[in-house]
Amino acid sequence: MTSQRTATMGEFLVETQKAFPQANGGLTQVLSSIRLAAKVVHRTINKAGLVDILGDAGSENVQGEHQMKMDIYANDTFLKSFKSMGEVCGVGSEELEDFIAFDDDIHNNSKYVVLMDPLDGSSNVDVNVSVGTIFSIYQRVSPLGKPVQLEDFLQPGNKQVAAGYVIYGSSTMLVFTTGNGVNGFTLDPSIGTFCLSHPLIQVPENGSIYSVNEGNYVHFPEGVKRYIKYCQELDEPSGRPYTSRYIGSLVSDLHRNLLKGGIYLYPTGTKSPKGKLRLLYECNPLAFITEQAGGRATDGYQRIMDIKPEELHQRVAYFVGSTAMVLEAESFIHSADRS
Ligand code: AHM
Ligand code: MG
Repeated sequence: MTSQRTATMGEFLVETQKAFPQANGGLTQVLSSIRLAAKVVHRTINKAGLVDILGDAGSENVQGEHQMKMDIYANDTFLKSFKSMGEVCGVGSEELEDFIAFDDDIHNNSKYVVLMDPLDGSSNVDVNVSVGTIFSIYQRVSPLGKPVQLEDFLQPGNKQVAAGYVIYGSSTMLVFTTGNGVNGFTLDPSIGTFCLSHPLIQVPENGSIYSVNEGNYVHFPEGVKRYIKYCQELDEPSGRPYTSRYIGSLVSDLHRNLLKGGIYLYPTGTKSPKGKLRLLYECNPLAFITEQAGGRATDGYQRIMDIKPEELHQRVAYFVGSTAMVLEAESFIHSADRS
């Protein structure tokens, strides 16, 4: 009797590449670099309390946020992994003020750029709560043979060729899309291999979970306040009140809502007039994942992936998740604007 074994991510990538005979394997290599770095970060996070890697690094990133030692460690690990392969010509990261160009003959002839948040929600590591890595991959638009340029990074999300996240949770998972659906791989730590555990993830059209930092309620725009009150109202036929779930770790909150159905929102507010989350390496990649899973991602007014970026660390309001719930939130915002 033969039992079918779950495909590893390596096998999955090889099979996927076969479907595109014109592909030269470059994107597969980039995803392989991410897979390798994710395993290294996973290993370190798992023993973070035992090695001197918890806590504040005593520095700030360009956005004035405290850097944790794990932020810097994850950033360095992913950069090294990209640099050691020749397929990525440059990287933009939450932890770096400017993008990095791998300026040598090999990398200047590579066609991919990566934008990433190496360790999102990193303040959670110290208290043993899930964190994540978010990545977004584009083909460069500047000519090959020269160092990568800012314009290569400031592309709208609809030009992404692949995107995904790693969640370091009760198990570690790598979830990604290349524009043909979303697949999730769980790390089997005993063999150090990501195995296909969640093929073709679909976000439920509707859900009953809303995820927002309600401590910021007083700062929110009127439409968002009304939507939150609506989520809390009793209306049994429509399943309300909804359940409130907020980890404060975007990848974890989004991952849960993707699997169970729900909405995650981080609106503008008097505290963060442009929103908190960054368009290029937080919102766009997770919007690509969500849309590929059948969901919706907007800033309340327009599709996230159609926004033309103006700067590397641009912030934006974010409403993402089950299509029906995001549309509902938008309708509250629009009707408050009219009144
Ligand atoms: P970070 O990139 O500095 O970790 O910030 C992003 C995080 C998200 O993971 C999370 O959803 C959000 O910030 C939480 O913000 P808040 O504490 O304001 O609710
Ligand atoms: Mg982040």
